Amino acid sequence: MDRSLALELARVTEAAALACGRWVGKGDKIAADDAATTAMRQSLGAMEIDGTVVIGEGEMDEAPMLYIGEKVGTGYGPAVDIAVDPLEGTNLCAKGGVGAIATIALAPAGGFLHAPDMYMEKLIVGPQARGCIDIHDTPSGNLKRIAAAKGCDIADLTVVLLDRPRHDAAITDIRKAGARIILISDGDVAPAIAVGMEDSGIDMVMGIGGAPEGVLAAAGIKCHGGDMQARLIFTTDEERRRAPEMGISDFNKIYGVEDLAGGDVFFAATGVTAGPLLKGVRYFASGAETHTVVMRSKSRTVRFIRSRHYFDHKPGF
Ligand code: VTB
Repeated sequence: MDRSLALELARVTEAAALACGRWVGKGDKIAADDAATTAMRQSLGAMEIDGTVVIGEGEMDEAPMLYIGEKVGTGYGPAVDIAVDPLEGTNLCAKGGVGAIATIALAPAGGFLHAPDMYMEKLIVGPQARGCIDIHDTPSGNLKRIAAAKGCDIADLTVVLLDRPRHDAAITDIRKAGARIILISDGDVAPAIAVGMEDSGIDMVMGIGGAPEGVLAAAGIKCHGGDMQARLIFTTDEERRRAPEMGISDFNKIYGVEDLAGGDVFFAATGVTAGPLLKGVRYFASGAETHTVVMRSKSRTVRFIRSRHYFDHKPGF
């Protein structure tokens, strides 16, 4: 696939972040999400791809745009799967919390896992701890191997989890082992991308969050050369009925990075609010500045793009 698609993706997430950046702290997560989705869809339309949204804003009947199955792009380029979350962390944006991002990933057609919008258990580490994780093991068992791989003590490691009662047992186990914990209220994609960078201060991201977010995380961590294991968590009969229709036959399958995001994968994210990896959108009299990470798994180039947007040349923001 043409490597310049990476820069195109950065434009797409920048547009989404600039659109919802105005909604930070305004308490209206729906308006923020709408603004991001509209802007993302508009800029995706200009890309020379024959794209299909496989992870999106929901099903056709519940999402007016960027719904699962929607065709995007000019229709003339390579056939690709698109995973989008125009505003990952709508609550974070509405409240001005840490780590809301606009994000998108692209894979050759068929590259991304197709799963209903359900829960997924995830265990994600950076490249130094590749090959050390086992989702069947306890958090402390995993931390022991990560510490050995990094040549440090467990007390030096930091784990990120969503702050939910379902993680109480894991939190107790991690605390007993002596590692540090960062509990986040929302948005597990941003730390899952940050964990791939050695200096992020995050060593492991784990716990149960959204499956769509899991696929985006897999695309991102693949570009860093990190590692991930995941399994789908079925909570409703509807999910058990729909999963086979989407090609899922083994409900207990442990998914690795390649199962979640196969092939030459591209990933981009722009900060909406400041987070573990990216700065948020900042406004000036003349315009705004965005901070974006864009990566490609084939070359494993990780680019940070700091962009200035002058609004007298970009009406509408
Ligand atoms: C998860 C997480 C997301 O929402 O989907 C979460 O992966 C919802 O979990 O990053 P709960 O049902 O426990 O609230 C996010 O935090 C934001 O979309």
